[in-house]
Amino acid sequence: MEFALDVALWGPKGSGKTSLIYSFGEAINQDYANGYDGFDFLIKDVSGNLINVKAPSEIEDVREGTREARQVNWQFSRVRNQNAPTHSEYTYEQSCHSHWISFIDDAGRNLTEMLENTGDNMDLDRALRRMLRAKHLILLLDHTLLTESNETLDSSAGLQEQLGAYALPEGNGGDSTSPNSEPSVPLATESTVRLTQNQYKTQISNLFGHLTKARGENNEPIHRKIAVCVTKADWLDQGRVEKAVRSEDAAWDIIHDEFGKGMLSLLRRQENVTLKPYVTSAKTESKDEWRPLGVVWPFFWLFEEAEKRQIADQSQKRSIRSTLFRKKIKYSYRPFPSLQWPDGR
Ligand SMILES: Nc1nc2c(ncn2[C@@H]2O[C@H](COP(=O)(O)OP(=O)(O)OP(=O)(O)O)[C@@H](O)[C@H]2O)c(=O)[nH]1
Ligand SMILES: [Mg+2]
Repeated sequence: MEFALDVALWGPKGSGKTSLIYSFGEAINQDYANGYDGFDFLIKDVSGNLINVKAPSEIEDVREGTREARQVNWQFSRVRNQNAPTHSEYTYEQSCHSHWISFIDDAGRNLTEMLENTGDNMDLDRALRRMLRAKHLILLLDHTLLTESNETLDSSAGLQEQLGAYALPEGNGGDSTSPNSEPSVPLATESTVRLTQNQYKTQISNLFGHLTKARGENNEPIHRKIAVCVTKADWLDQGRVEKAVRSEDAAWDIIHDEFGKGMLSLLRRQENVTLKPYVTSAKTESKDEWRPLGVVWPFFWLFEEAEKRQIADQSQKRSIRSTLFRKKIKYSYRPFPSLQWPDGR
């Protein structure tokens, strides 16, 4: 089955992709269970079953790491519910959409190598190429995967480039520390790899290189919306995190402080891209339960952008040139919930 992909989630192995989506599901269940503004929010798996958000330890994908991480995983929909006012048919017609969300990881190898060596794995090949065409992306920056152990190597110009995004030799990571000298963070699976700031940056740089090369259906450049999420924020200072959930500048500051100046300038110099930084946490280490912080905002932003784009494309296709009609579409579209002080979920 070929899915039109709306949102691709990219992050190195173990960066928290599966947790982010489950925690998003949990936040939706907790905060929007009774509908919102005349809509129900539904998240289904590929078989069309509603996601049952269990505790993290009960989810095999989180416990063991996702084995088939490179395929379409979830579908999110906004559907009209019985609380929608009967007179606003048109509004709900404009605002009910579904989005396929896919997770792609890069288990320490660089994307170039993955694209060249998909071998017989047609699904992977298709999934990767579909991701490169996706107009909406979530990039995961996981500071707990960072290691400083290669710092001396990092400063030797050239060598790092030759190494590309190759992972450090796999190990138990036990002697690595996070940048804040936090206690070392347990690794998700044996194949999870740690990266230096420079290696992480090189992976993102590779990704952007491929994204820039990928073209749309008619060979046009693709303008992308990318949510850059600093994940596992429960390991960061909570005061800073709360600020960063609400302030773009504070979120950029965290990216700068955790991932370095190089990462920040790499992200900010991308052309043909609208980037928004987010700080998210799916759970905490201590309890076996989801503790969503900031997780809904990157998704809502991208869904809304995808829907507006779809509406604009449709009206163009139907050559609806009347300004009046366009205005009608614009003003009848219902936005997603927006961040409300003081609860930053
Ligand atoms: N403390 C904390 N741990 C997290 C968070 N998100 C994920 N984890 C843990 O990080 C590990 C990896 O999370 P996953 O969600 O499996 O990451 P993934 O990117 O889907 O991993 P793969 O599918 O193996 O590529 C697991 O042990 C999670 O419990 C978070 O927000 N806070
Ligand atoms: Mg996973």
